[in-house]
Parts: sequence; structure tokens; C-alpha cells
Amino acid sequence: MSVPQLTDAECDTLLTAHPEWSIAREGKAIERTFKFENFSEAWGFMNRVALLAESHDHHPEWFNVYNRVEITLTTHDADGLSERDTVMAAAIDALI
Ligand code: HBI
Repeated sequence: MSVPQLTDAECDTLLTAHPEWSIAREGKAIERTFKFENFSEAWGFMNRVALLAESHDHHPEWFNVYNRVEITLTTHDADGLSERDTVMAAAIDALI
């Protein structure tokens, strides 16, 4: 585990700043569901998230059906949440 995990206080700050995200996997991840008009809009969003992921070297776990995109953020290198997830959540939220 080479990346430090967020403290409980840092997790609280994350959720306050990004209230559409919720804790998942017993505190090791956060998740948010996005809904779009159609598949094309959802896919365009996923493309933008993919470019963000590459530029941050931090990659989402996600699931897409038609107009719905479910994103889970966790840091594998931390076996839990880290600052990288806070940064990605903020960057993804800024796309919407
Ligand atoms: N993405 N979600 C996530 N978590 C990681 O720990 C991670 C990643 N993308 C790339 C990455 N780590 C690299 O640092 C490598 O571990 C290769």
C-alpha cells in the first residue's frame, strides 16, 4: 500500500464537498450514478472521463446501460480511498 488512505475527517470533507457521491465497499470506495438523455450523451461523458483518467493516471470502475453510467472510485494502490479519488470526483463533477 504505497498511497496513504484518507482519514475519516478527510472522507467527511470529501462527501460534504461532493454530496452526490456516497460511500461504498465498507468505506473503501465512493460511487455516483449519472443519467443522460440517451446512450450517445452517456458515451460522450464516458469519453471525457476516460481522458481525465488518463491525465490523472487514476481510473474509474464503471458500468453503463444505455443512458446510465455508474462510477466507482477507489485507489487500488491504497486499498481504499485516497486523495486521488477526491481529485477525480471533483474533476468528474466539473464535467456535468
Ligand atoms: N486507478 N483507481 C485506480 N487506482 C490505482 O491505484 C491506480 C489507478 N490507475 C493507475 C495506477 N494506479 C498506477 O499508479 C499503477 O498502479 C500502475
